[in-house]
Amino acid sequence: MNMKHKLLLLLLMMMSAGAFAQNDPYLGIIPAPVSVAKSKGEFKLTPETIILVDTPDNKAVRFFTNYLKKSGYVNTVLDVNQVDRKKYSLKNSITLSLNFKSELPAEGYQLTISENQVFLEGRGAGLFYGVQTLIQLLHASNPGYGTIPCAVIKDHPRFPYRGMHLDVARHFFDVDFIKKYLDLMAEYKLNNFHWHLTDDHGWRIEIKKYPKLTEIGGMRAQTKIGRATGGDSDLYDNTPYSGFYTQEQIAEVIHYAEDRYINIVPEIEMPGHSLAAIAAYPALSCDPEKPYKVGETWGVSKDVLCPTNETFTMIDNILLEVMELFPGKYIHIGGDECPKIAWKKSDFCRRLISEQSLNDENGLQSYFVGRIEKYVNSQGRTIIGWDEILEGGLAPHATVMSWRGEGGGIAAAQLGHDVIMTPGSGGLYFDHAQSKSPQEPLSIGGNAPLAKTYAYEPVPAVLSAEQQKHVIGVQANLWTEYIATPEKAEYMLLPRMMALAEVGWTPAANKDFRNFSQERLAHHLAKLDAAGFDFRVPVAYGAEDTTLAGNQFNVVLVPPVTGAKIHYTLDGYAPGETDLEYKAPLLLTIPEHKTLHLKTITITPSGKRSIVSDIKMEN
Ligand code: TNX
Repeated sequence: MNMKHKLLLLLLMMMSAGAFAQNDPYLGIIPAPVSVAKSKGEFKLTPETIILVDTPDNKAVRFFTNYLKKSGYVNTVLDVNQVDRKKYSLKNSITLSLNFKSELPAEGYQLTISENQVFLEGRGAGLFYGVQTLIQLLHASNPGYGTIPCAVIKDHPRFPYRGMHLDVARHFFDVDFIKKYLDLMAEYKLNNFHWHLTDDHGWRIEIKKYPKLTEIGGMRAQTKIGRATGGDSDLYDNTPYSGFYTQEQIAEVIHYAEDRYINIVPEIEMPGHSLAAIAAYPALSCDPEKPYKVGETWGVSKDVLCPTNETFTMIDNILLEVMELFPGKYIHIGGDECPKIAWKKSDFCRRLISEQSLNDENGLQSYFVGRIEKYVNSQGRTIIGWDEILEGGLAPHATVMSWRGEGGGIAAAQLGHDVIMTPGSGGLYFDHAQSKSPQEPLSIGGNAPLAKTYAYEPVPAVLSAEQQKHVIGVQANLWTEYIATPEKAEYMLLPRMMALAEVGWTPAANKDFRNFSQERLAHHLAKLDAAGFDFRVPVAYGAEDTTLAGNQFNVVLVPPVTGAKIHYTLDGYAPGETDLEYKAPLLLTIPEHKTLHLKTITITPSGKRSIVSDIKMEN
């Protein structure tokens, strides 16, 4: 097939992409459901549509009725147990039901849309997820009163743990932002928020017994400018940086998350990544006489917690306050990147290694985590640790987060431990850049484009069927060394979080990146654009950087955000809003031995811009 034909084929494929409601098998829903059986006709939502509920106090029901109110719908909500059924026909109604007879899988729901009525039944969180789907459908067809296509949607998640992490230690994000983050997670059916609350660069959770943790550990004197390694500069911003959550604020966030069926996994880092705590209480270190200050440049601090009884008492007390606040099963104790230098220098550690008959400092790390696990278990909770907790022997009941590739996760699953996959190599590090272009903002580096995140498969084929069951889910991490504002956090999060949602929820057989990115995503991004979110605007489909050879080209571009404009140049200059707007396929002829650059930029209705892309056409 020559290039011209290839492009024409692309044109035909993309023309069908426009009207997703008719052609998209998933009706625009992200994450794609388990099954959608479409039928003829549509349900018309009108101001007269009655909302019938059988459990008015249920969180999912409240979420839906609040949503309707907030969005200006005036529909009446009735408790089916209270109404005279003869008086209200089911015609033109939406029913939300928890009391039904059908068997549904955990967190599952079934949404039946017919011309006369919509019936949503769900089990536990399932009703909430059904509500999210219903809201997406209402919005997709027509914000406001309009129609939803008739269909039967059966749905439940692939994995029980669908996580999104946020590092608030390197940079602090306030309660309002955390709520926004939780809203996004809920809409996309993610159910675990991993809150990275402490690190070398800041302690962000109030601990009543140890106020200096936030008074001293919550503040760094200044912050490194630019990249810390491979260094741009040796410059610091000379600006104090601080922030922490009071326990009252934490409780408020937990409550907000619970209303959205999101569990919070709090992380208190130990024995490494603890410099902020050590700066506040130097007695936690192996060398209490040394001066310490909260970390100001990125990377791993060599100063770590010393495994003394005093340290364990203090950590137990801290964890007790944490467990009194957070009701969830999991307490994340970190465990990653703990340099052993300070322990090697310490007489105390040497004695402890021999007293406990440990092999070396790795054994000491296991001893450390093991003691903490015993305490956490005694309070009826389970620890999660990063995969380094495997080194020197895994604590008996720990769940492992595999971040340095999948090796740690595979080893842990083979040992019969539960595992959450979150490998940086799998496109799950959202602090990595979203393309190789130098136009991307400062990041820690790497390249984790949307397609890579989307393609991630959490269950390693090397595991036996029995071991595979230990892979309880998947998570993406947002480390914030180079993310100082909520806007940038959103830019790095979106749209990759939607791809993550599909990795965690959608059956592998239903995943299809073309359908996801070209038929469903554009509408979701338009919604975020209108709602004032920041996100990385993808390059227009058909305009990705590439070199093409030939003499004739028919270039078809599709906006990656519904309603966005594509501007272009053919003169080599970077395009902007003053340049030509793409309206119809471009028929370009390239004379022999000539090269033409087609450069594009996408600008969303709110004014957000993609990077500039460059198609080089040579003959
Ligand atoms: C490694 S992932 C870390 C973090 C950094 C991150 C940057 C993990 C357990 N530790 O402390 O922020 O890399 O990508």
